[in-house]
Amino acid sequence: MKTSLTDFIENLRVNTPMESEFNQAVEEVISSVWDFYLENPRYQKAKILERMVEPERVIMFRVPWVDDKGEVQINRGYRVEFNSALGPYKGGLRFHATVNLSILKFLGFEQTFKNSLTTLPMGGGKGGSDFSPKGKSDGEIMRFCQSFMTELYRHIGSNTDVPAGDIGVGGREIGYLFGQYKRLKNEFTGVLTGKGLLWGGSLIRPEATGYGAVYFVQHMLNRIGKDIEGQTIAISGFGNVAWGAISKINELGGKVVTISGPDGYIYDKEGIKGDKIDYLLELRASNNDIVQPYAEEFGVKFIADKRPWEVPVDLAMPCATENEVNINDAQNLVKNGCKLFAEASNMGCTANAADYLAESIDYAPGKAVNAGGVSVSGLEMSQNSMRISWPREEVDARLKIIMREIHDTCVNYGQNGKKVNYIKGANVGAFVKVAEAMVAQGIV
Ligand code: 2IT
Repeated sequence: MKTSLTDFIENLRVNTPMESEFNQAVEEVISSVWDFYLENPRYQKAKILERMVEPERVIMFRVPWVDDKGEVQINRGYRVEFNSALGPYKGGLRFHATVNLSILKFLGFEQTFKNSLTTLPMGGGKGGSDFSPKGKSDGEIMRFCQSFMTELYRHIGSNTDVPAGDIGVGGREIGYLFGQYKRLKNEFTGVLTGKGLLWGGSLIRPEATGYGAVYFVQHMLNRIGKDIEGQTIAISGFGNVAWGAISKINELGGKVVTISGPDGYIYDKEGIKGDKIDYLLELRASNNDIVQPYAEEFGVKFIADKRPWEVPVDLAMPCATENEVNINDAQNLVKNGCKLFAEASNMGCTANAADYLAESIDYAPGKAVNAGGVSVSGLEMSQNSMRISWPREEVDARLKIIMREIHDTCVNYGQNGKKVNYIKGANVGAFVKVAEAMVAQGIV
């Protein structure tokens, strides 16, 4: 007897009852690929979907370290090696107090599909810790990274699993993690991406997620005869992704009027440009995780404890974290004239907000929009394997091609009359590749 979509989702909920983010991510993907799955008995016979929702391996470990006061601290470390059908596990590490197994399973699951879209040979994985870098000294961060890697190193490798950064893990943390890996293995290899430029990193990697997201938006706009020039844009977050997106939007003549942090949002009517963009780097390096100092520095409005989705804009690009846009936010955006919504965060919308936006305006999901980051990570792996460094122009040109191909895939699988269903396009386009590879590789 065949399973129905409802049964499949219900079974998953029963199997993973405590994992709401993971269930949410799976439900979105499964709902859009279900008809396609039913049309392909080969996939059903091989139980492709049942296998896809089970990570190949989950590693959980203790991370003990000593803080500046000499007190012993214990955190929990994770690596979810989700799917290696298309290549070595690939995906970031997140260090944040909210990290748990559900969040890393959702991110690893999403990453598998995102990486499939990039056209590069990468499987999907994700990891991290509930360690919060907020307010920690440099020495504390280094000792934590070293302890984390002292366990992780035995599970990863340049042909096995290649972690990178995510929230709370940037160039500094990748440096400490890489140093410890090299020391333990006595091997200088491309085992992590997002490395410094002097020791194997790729040009454009820091900018890649934001740049890629804007290239994707350009394709969405061009398809309907529009351009970024002159558009007013709301962005959330103030980290690496927001910074890259704001830089590229300015270069293309658009205006970003908001950024946000856990403390509230900034409304900068004149636009975040010039020195203000550089100031974002300072703000992030301060390690305080608040955005309010921007308002004091530039004499603009700070709205405490609110999200930027109440500001009237033409386009919205969430660049912070999962479920940062709910149905009320989505309705506000549309009511205030927002015409296009491109998720640069992973699963930035709650399920009903995503459905509402997809029905109302042009909406594209994170796995397509933000895939530029991991794409340039893939290019960093290629450069490491060849032991060369490409110039900026070469990396940027490749990133542009990849984002165009991801957009083409979305249109190819998601076109519905004059509209494109980007959720379906991204999910089915990504699924086909992973499914075919899994069928070819047998029951493993
Ligand atoms: O969500 C993501 O795609 C990332 N955090 C980047 C992963 C990577 O391997 O560069």
